[in-house]
Amino acid sequence: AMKGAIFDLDGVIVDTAKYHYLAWRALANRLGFEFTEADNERLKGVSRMRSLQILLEVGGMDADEAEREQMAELKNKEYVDYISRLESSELLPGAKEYLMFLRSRGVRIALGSASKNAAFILERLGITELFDAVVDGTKVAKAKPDPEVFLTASAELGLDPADCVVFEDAAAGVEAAKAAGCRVVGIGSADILGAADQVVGGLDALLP
Ligand code: B16
Ligand code: MG
Repeated sequence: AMKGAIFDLDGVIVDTAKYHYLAWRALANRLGFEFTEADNERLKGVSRMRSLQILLEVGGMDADEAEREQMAELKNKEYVDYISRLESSELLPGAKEYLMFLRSRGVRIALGSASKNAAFILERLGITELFDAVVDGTKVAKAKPDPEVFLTASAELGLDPADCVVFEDAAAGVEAAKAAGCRVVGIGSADILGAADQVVGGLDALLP
């Protein structure tokens, strides 16, 4: 039975991908090239610095370490401007209800996100109290598909990974969860998330 549930943030609980996109596109435009929504798909679930690397590849650009740090900081400033205005109405359908349902069943709940802005986003959405543990980009060194984030989340819940179910929208996240030894529910399309144990369109599909 499921004793713990570990949730990815972007794409599972809230659609912050659109704000990541606006901020990355603004950076690309400033650097003099286009960055499309299709390009942005490649950034889902991917760490900030790896995202920048992909963006620079798209633009056929090179930058040294110091320049990349500066670019990432610029992008993040703009992204934080957007998420400062985030409202609880932007929670994905069924997200809050499913978290509350699991809690009522005694399931322990963790966040397992790559984002360094995760705690701030949970605050903005008013759902911080629904989590027993928050493991995010400020706590882990190795990005998904490395299992570190989910191993740490299970440990913080005091549970064996085999007793935890991970909810993920990105292929790299599904891979990371499997590698950690967790069961995985993919949120999105089975075309991309075929490695998951089960795939649903959204958390609303899991409500009783
Ligand atoms: P930040 P997740 C990921 O969130 C996003 O999907 C990805 O696009 C982003 O680059 C990454 O967080 C890092 O975010 O720049 O805020 O640290 O899906 O792992 O919740
Ligand atoms: Mg995600």
